[in-house]
Amino acid sequence: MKPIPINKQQALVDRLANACGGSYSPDTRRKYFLTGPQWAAAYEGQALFHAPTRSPITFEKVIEAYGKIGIGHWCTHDTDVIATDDLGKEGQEKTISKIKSSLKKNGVACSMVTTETFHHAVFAASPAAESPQIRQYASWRLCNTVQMGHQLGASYAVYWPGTLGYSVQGAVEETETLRWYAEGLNAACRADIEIAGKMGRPTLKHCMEAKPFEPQAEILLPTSDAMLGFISSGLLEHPEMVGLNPEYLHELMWGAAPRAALARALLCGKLWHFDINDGYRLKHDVDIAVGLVNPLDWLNVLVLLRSHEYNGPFNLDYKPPRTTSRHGVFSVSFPTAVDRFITLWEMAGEVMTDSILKEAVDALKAGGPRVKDHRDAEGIAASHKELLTLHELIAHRLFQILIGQHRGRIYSL
Ligand code: GCO
Ligand code: MN
Ligand code: MN
Repeated sequence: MKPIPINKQQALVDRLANACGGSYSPDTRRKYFLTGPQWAAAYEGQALFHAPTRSPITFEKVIEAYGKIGIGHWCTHDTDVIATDDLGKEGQEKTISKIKSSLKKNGVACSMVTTETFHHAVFAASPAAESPQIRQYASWRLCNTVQMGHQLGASYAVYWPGTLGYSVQGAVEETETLRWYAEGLNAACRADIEIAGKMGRPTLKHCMEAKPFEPQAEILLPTSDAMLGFISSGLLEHPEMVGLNPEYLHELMWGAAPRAALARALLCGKLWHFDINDGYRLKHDVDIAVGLVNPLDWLNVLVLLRSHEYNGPFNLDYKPPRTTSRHGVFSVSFPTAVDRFITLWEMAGEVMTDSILKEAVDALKAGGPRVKDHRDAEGIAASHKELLTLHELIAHRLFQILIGQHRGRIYSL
């Protein structure tokens, strides 16, 4: 094989990406409530054991690229776009107005803002640390983000309390820390009501995002379920303003069935925002792009969301692999992630109208012939014995739909 000259590599990748086919137009992509995070596109590939593999990029370039791809919404942490030292000062206002014009120019809207409460040294002991001064600073940061959100036209604020926990035992008193954490959210909701009132805008939807481990060894609110308990604990002044932003991989990481976690959030009326990605059970937060690891599970997740008319954002919270170049982030990583999502979403529609699945599900719900004696376990089991084979047939049919066999994709051997 002949080496591929450096100046021919981008063209090769682009040609093969086009040859893959199956991509949607930017206009089609815009019809879905897809949101692109500043931090995902700007991720340089760095981690504890990894040096960056990509160069830095500005929000102007990210917004422009999202606009071209057809990702209609953008979201950001406060410090993705404003240096910590500039927050709440003149620099912040200047940046906000630059962001607004970038968004306008590229036909992209800001959907969500979030506060970085995990990276800076001030949050070493979490935003709900023992010291009142640290907590006051954290509350101010949350309120400042709410303000930014309103200025940028966002509808959602997300909270990922990644440092709310401990690595060594004994120093953190859990009930106290959770009370302190609630005070921060209470301050943000109060600020929201005030700012929204002044600006004549609806209040934001405040969405909590759980991750079971990493960066702390032990996390105080490790799962979406723990957060549902926290929201209804009585610690929040405005529980009606606070819901969830589950992340697919974060639920998978602790060994859950993400679809079941989402179902519990739906039942509580708290599924407001959804971070979409993929990865592996009981591993660290690899943030692989949607559908690359568990496409069948993803299909099932989207069937659940479609059948419950979920209409919140699908946030592309994944990290383009370190092996993808800066060019590749926008020519391969984002467009293919979006296109897999759309394909799976449309496929979920096919699942919902598939006549075989429908008949099987209806038959299971109808059950077998009624047994006279309601205490007759043997009789009831016998009455359903053959019918229950449909469970496995349903799984097979979903596989067929996933790989296109229901449309005639067969191998003649
Ligand atoms: C992660 C988290 C973050 C959050 C983001 C929004 O995996 O690191 O999911 O990406 O979603 O900080 O608050
Ligand atoms: Mn996330
Ligand atoms: Mn993650």
